[in-house]
Order: sequence, then C-alpha cells, then structure tokens
Amino acid sequence: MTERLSLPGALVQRLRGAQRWTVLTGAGISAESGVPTFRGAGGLWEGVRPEELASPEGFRTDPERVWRWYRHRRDLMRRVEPNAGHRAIARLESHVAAFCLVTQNVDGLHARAGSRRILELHGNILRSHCFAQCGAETPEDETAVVPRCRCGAPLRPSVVWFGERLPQGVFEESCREMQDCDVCLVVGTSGIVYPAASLPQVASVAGAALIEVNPEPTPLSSLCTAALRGPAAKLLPALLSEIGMDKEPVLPPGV
Ligand code: BV8
Ligand code: ZN
Repeated sequence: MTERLSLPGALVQRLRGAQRWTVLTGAGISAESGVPTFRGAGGLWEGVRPEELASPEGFRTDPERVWRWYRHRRDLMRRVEPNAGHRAIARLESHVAAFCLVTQNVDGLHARAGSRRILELHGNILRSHCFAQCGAETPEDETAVVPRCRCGAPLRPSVVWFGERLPQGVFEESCREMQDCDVCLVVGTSGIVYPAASLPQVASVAGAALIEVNPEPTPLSSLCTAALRGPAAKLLPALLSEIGMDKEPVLPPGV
C-alpha cells in the first residue's frame, strides 16, 4: 500500500510538469537494502575516524586494515539487493525528458536497480587500481590480504578517499546537470561531505525545486522546497504515485 504524502497542491502540479530532474543520493538510500550508513547508529564509521580508513594516509599506515574494511563492505554489497527506493529512481528516469542521478555511494545498487544516467562521485568499491598510479591494469587477487599491482605497489579500492580529488570531470558534469534541472531530489545524505554537499545549492540557486527525502533534517534541509521525513524505500514510491509517474510510461506510437 503506497503511503499518501501531504505535499502542497501547487508543488504537486509543479513536479507533475517538470521534465528535467536530478537526484543526489547518499548512503541512506541503501539503508533499507541492509547496507549500514556511515554516520548513523551502527554506522560504518562507528568507533573509527573516517580518515583512518578512507584516506591515502590511512592506507599507507595500515593497508591490511583498510583492505579488510573494504572487503567486508564488498562482501556485504554482493549479498544485498536494490530496494524500492533505488527502483523508484530508475522508474522516474523512464518518465522524464532529462534525468541525471548523482550518487556518493560506491555500492553499485543504482545500476543494478536499472538506473542508466549515473555519475559516481566517489567511485565504485568493486573496482581497484594501482596505489602508485602506474596505469597498469592488474587483475585483483581477491584472496591476497593486500593485492599487488604488477609493478609491485599495492592495489587500492577505486573509491575517492578524503583529501583526494573526485574523478576527472564528474563533479563538473554534476554541476552542469544541477544548473539545468527543474527538480532535484536529495535522498539519504547527511550533507556533510564536500564537494558533493554543495550540489543541491547549485540547483537551488538555478531555481530548481528541491525535495529532501530523509528521516532526519540535515544542513541541506534549509535549501529545500519540501522535505519528506521518512525512509526512501517508502517515500520515493509514494512521491512517484502522487505525481503520476509510478506506472510504466506510455511510449509514443511507433516507438
Ligand atoms: C576533496 C570513500 C579536495 C568511499 C568518502 C571542511 C569543509 C569542507 C570540506 C572539507 C573540510 N575538511 C575537509 C574537507 C574535505 C572533505 C570533506 O568534505 N570532509 C567532511 C567530513 C567535512 N572532502 C574530501 O576530502 C573530498 N575531496 O575535497 O578533495 C582536493 C581538491 C583538489 C586536489 C586534491 C584534493 C573527498 C570526499 C569523498 C570522501 N570519501 N568515502 C567510501 O568508502 O564509501 S566519504 C563518505 O561519506 C561516503 O563516500 C559517503 O558517500 C559520504 C557521505 O556520507 P552520506 O552518503 O551522506 O552518508 P551518511 O551516513 O553521512 O548519512 C546518511 C543519511 O541517510 C543520514 O542523513 C540519515 O538520516 C539518512 N538515512 C538513513 N536511513 C535512511 C536515510 N535516508 C533515507 N532513507 C533511509 N531509509
Ligand atoms: Zn602499478
């Protein structure tokens, strides 16, 4: 049974007519798939300083510990499935003329849910590359405690660590999408990590409607036109239902 939302009528009309959408997601969209978030209770960072595990310095200091943490998360991500929130975002993409999903997540669940236009700001946990950036494509020995590149340097997970630049051009492309959109959904992010957290501001300044989907308020809440306070797996399907985008899109004749 899809939950009824209490969005103002004028906003519902605006969303129904909007054809250029962006979505920014964080770890909260994967919470109902069973992937712990970073900063909540029981979160991945609990008891550790993120910089120890998700930074080049942390890796240099203790590569075995960092690989243990990332292997643990990889194993988890291989066991979980996309949830109704991921699927709702993929459904939305099929209904609108222009769409871009910008995710901070590295778990690959959006692609598995059917999303196509995805910008991964922080990389992807299932890939690895040479820590010395020698450029060699070395198949990763998943049984090694610290897998090695053929140049002898350790391999590292292909995610963006603290103090590291985001993948070339991805943030700039995300900014362009945010500048051009009519609506930006901000889903499951604490709005703490930059430069990702600066993207909703770009959309807001450009005049987009911002809808936050999160059980908790965040530093981004004050930018938002409306907030849906609850879990994404329930509220995103409800939102699509409210704006008439929950059914298979009717393709124009001859398509
Ligand atoms: C860079 C690695 C520069 C991958 C991650 C002071 C001010 C501004 C910036 C900085 C500063 N000091 C340092 C910085 C820079 C730093 C930063 O932002 N630090 C923060 C902590 C202040 N940023 C960087 O270092 C970035 N790089 O700036 O480079 C540069 C420039 C030029 C040349 C060289 C360098 C790199 C940032 C990327 C760091 N990597 N992870 C991995 O292991 O996953 S960050 C980590 O946090 C994850 O990637 C994650 O994606 C990201 C953000 O977390 P969230 O996704 O928001 O998750 P969180 O748990 O925090 O929140 C979950 C939310 O979901 C909550 O709000 C909760 O209420 C909600 N929720 C829960 N359940 C649900 C739900 N919502 C909906 N439904 C539910 N069911
Ligand atoms: Zn190498």
